[in-house]
Amino acid sequence: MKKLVLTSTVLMGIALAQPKIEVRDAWVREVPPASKATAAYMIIENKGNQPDKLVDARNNASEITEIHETVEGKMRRVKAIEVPSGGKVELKPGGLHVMLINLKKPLKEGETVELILRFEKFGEVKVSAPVKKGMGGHKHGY
Ligand SMILES: [Cu+2]
Repeated sequence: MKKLVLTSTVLMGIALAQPKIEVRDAWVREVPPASKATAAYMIIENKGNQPDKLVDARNNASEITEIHETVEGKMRRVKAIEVPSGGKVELKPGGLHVMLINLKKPLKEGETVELILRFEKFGEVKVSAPVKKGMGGHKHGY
């Protein structure tokens, strides 16, 4: 009987070893009407005990959604963003961001963008991101 209890405890442990993704403080940068692209920022937290990765994203405001990072002022596409177990990753201006390309219409402060983030293990997370004016204008890029 004791062996049986032990076995089920081990199995429960395996079942519970998974990422638990939470996304907060999401926002999208307001851009001038002539601009066809903008970026979304957020904090991704993993409260689980397995690492996970953001592998894909889509949204209702632009035709294309990509995961980017900015290094020395230049943006480049990345395949995934790793989120360690018990850790968090901040997507912020000048660093990692979700790029919204080919905007269907200009985005103004007060509007909301619906983002769907897909994590390799955790699956999809829906986020409503308000459009806000970025700090320090546009000179810092994305
Ligand atoms: Cu970008």
